[in-house]
Amino acid sequence: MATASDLLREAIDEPGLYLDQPTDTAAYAIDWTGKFAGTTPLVVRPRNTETVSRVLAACDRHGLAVVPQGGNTGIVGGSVPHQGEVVISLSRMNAIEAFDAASATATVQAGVVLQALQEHLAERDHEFAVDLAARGSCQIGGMIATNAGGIKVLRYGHMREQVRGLEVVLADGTVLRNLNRLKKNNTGLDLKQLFIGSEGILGVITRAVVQVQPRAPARQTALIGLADRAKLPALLQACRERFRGLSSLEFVVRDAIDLVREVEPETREPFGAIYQVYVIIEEETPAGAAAREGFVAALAALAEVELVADAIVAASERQARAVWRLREGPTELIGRLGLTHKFDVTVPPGAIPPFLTAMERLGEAMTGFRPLLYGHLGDGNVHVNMMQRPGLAEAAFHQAGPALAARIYGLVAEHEGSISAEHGIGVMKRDYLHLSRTAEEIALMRRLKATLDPNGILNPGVIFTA
Ligand code: FAD
Ligand code: 2HG
Ligand code: ZN
Repeated sequence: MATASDLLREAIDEPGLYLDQPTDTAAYAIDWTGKFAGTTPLVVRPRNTETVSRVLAACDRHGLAVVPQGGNTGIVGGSVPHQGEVVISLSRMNAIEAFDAASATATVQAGVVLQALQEHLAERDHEFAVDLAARGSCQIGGMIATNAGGIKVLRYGHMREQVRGLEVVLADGTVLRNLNRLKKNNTGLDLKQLFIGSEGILGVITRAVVQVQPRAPARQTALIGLADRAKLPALLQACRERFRGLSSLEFVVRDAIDLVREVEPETREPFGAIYQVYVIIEEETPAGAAAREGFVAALAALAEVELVADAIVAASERQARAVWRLREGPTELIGRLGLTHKFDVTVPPGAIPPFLTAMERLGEAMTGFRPLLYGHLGDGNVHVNMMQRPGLAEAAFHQAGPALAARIYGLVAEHEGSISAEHGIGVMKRDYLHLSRTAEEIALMRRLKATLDPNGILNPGVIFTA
């Protein structure tokens, strides 16, 4: 019987296009958390849209299922082959094709890594509005496919808000090209929106036009300590009112700071006292002393009304990075320490304090788990990490997953929140989709999938069961 490799090589062959040795394909078959893994007979690494189109047409003809893969930094298991699918890796489609200052756009291939785009733009006094800790690996195509959020959503929005144009290859190889650079282009259905956040089930994103921003003249960064997290909603409101250029508002519950200090002992205790919760405030301001004084004065005003117990204002880029390490460190370090059940949810800001308490109680009640809580305060986005404590067997860890999910998503639904704030559904949350979307919505999603991918070759099992 002909293998996937035979069938595809017959349709198209180019030097370096295929990897089929297990030692080469293994890294493409497991996610970075180590929680989702499978196998693949073949990894395809196209360099251009034409090749993606020919590969997909052949896969569709032969009924070969496909997983599109970007930087493989996704958190919900959507980027790995679970049942022997062919992987299409976009990594070699990494050209930044154009930068247009007048229209404030960049045109990129899907495999451009976020940090490469950030560096390219910095050299041109511009920046990209979406930023996240996976910047060294995640790709623009993957970020669009997941509608990634990150640390500046409250000022600039998600990926969805950055995309002006898109080129997508459909399951049958049809190329849908609309590399629009215009800010205004109100011409019928905005088809690109279908693919933003579609997690690879409707088409493979090959190129994009994204909008860019002139670089902020200055950035003020502060870390604050808060003795009572019941004040978080009031702090959020006050920050919105007082910091006109507020670009990030992030929180970290104390135990996650402890984790960073355990793994990176050189990390200094930020304050003389220990606080229940820590918040990073970042504001984009004009350059100069006056703006900085304004930032410090606003912090002092928050202290006067007891919304800030202690504060450090970063005096240099290096200090700002050290502040951010306290927030980005846990995300990265948790993955190195063992397995973690990750829950990325939103609740209305007012519900954040009781929700955090409920998560800690749940962690205490479930033996063997260490709850680590942090997130994007400005968006009501809580990252609940239920980390495997040493001593908890792997089988027991996995077994506890559904019970944890049921409790956490149940609470989220009670608060009218969402079971996925920014990471998507993948395979991890597909059984819970009905908690955040109606039956009619899910039925329409399935109809769209059937229309665009009638043979069901694209990412089967992602978002809903095949
Ligand atoms: P992958 O992981 O490769 O893929 C993700 C999904 O998109 C899969 O379903 C895949 O099939 C699909 N896909 C990938 N590329 C394409 C394409 N070209 N066409 C069609 N489908 C495609 N997310 C946030 O939203 N905010 C954060 O703050 C954040 N921080 C993170 C921090 C760390 C340290 C890590 C590891 C992850 C973080 N994430 C965050 C997760 C986030 O989803 C990814 O970082 C990013 O959006 C995924 O990009 P990727 O290129 O790695 O995609
Ligand atoms: C973050 O904001 C990411 O750090 C990852 O979205 C969240 O570690 C997580 O659960
Ligand atoms: Zn996040």
